[in-house]
Amino acid sequence: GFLIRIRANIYLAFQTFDFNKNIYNFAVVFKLIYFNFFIFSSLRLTGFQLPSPIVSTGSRLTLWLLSDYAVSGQGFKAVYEALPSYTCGNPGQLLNGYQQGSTFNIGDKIRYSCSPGYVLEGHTTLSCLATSTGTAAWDFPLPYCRADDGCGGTLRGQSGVITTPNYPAEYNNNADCTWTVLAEPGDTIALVFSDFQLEDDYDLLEVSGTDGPSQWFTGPNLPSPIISSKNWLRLHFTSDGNHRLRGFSAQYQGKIKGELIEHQKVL
Ligand SMILES: [Ca+2]
Repeated sequence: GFLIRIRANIYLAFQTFDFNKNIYNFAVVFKLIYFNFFIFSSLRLTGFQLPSPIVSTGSRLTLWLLSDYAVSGQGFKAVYEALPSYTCGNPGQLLNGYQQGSTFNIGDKIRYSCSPGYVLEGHTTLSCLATSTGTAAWDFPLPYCRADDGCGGTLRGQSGVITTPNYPAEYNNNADCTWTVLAEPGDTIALVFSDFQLEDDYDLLEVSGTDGPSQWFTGPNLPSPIISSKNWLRLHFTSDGNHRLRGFSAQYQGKIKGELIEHQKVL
């Protein structure tokens, strides 16, 4: 792992990322995990792909690189610099998508779109805003492009069930699914798990949209019920290249003024 500390926000950009050789001679999947202002984030990478730049929202940035296998290669090279208080830094390129806009200072907007066959999830436009602490930050996280026939999606409605692909049979290797659950403004969303079986530490579920940092779940333990802090919840499931398990099943329900809506049965 690495810890970077400067008296400013930190902009970290990868210049090389070469780990594509291993004794089994197939592409190895890595997890790059970083801890930034009390929030853990994770990128799943093959040995060939250049990770997106990382912009810290504080003066500390910690990185870990994890892999299932022993690998060799040139390794990685990243450069970091202090970010002036008037700039947000490049929020990053999309895999299978495009970035429009090339200045990243307060007041600037960046637009994203996806290649044919991919759907953009998240906000199309990011705006660089001044923060109350005298620095600059993007108003939304980087969107992403998911394959049209991929798993996940945007869910609306009072209730529904979210499961991993193929559930209750085993999920796929190299899965990358995001579900965004949306409720009316002012409402919140409750998420209750009925089953949870992921490969410990290598297959992960991240839930964001609650108070505080996003929550990470892995392994065999059933997560406690989750309540959103606003009118959305996002679930991001990733699996690595081997060892598949049953996955999870969870029911979401819209919550109005603190009371759960009764599930309506159709007669
Ligand atoms: Ca796995």
